[in-house]
Amino acid sequence: MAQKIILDCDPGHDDAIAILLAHGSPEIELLAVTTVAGNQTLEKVTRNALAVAEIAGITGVPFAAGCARPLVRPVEVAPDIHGESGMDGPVLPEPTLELDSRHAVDLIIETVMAHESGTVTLVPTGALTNIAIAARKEPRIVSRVKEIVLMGGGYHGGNWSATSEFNIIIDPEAAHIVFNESWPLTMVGIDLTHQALATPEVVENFRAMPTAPGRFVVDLLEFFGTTYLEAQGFEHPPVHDPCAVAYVIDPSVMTVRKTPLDIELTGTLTLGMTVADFRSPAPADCTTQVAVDLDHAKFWALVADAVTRIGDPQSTA
Ligand SMILES: [Ca+2]
Repeated sequence: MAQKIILDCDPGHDDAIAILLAHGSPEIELLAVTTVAGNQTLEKVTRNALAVAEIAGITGVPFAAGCARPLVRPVEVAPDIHGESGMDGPVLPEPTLELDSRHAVDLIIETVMAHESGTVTLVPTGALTNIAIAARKEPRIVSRVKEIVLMGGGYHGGNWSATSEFNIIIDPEAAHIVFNESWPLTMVGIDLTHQALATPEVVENFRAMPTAPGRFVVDLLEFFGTTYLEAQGFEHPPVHDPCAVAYVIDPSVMTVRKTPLDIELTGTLTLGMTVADFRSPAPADCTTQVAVDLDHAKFWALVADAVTRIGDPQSTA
């Protein structure tokens, strides 16, 4: 049976590929796509999400905009990685899909409450603002959600500060709420996603696809390659967000380790650090785990299969 997910994202090059992976995989039933400020402003990432829907031919899935700023802190965006639009590189189509009129927080709550308990997985690939507010507004979702599989954090270090990863440090208070709820939580952090490198072989594989979504992925990866080289010295760019979706599709794509996790809110040097307690054994009541090692070939095969399955929606429409 397909896994039901809500993808809460901030497209974003890697968020776009996460949407394609979810949409093109028969193992996933995409219930909703919600957006949150992060890689760029809410307005920009929401427009980008709708543009991805256009390219991938996604219809019948509600897209809703969520929080325009973090719980406590001012908005912080990442133009050095994602450009001024939040998804620079590809030429984006004008979206035709209409945005759902609900706030993302309400769409998340209503969707979780409308489905059988233990069947809906939340996949956040941006700041955790929407998820935190949803948990506070309707606490019953915490026991109803099957699992949180999020891209964010890192137990070895950060990419936005020495200790902290972007999605967590831009709204650490929201992350603190989400990591301290009782739902099962898998942290797919940069320890894992820095293994999801778009090598030249990976890019060439998408270039060989004679479809608009295939070309879109190439444009995304080429822009991402340029900024990740300039901003963070990566020879090949790490493609973070689809790793979380891939874990929902096939958990054997990565190894995980059960470990208590918490978010640092008061450190003078370590704000937003995802603190993992690796002392053995993990407590019996531990509900959190971290992703450790990625099967690179299996991961990119999942993404390529999904993009192939999407085909060329606009040319056959
Ligand atoms: Ca993201």
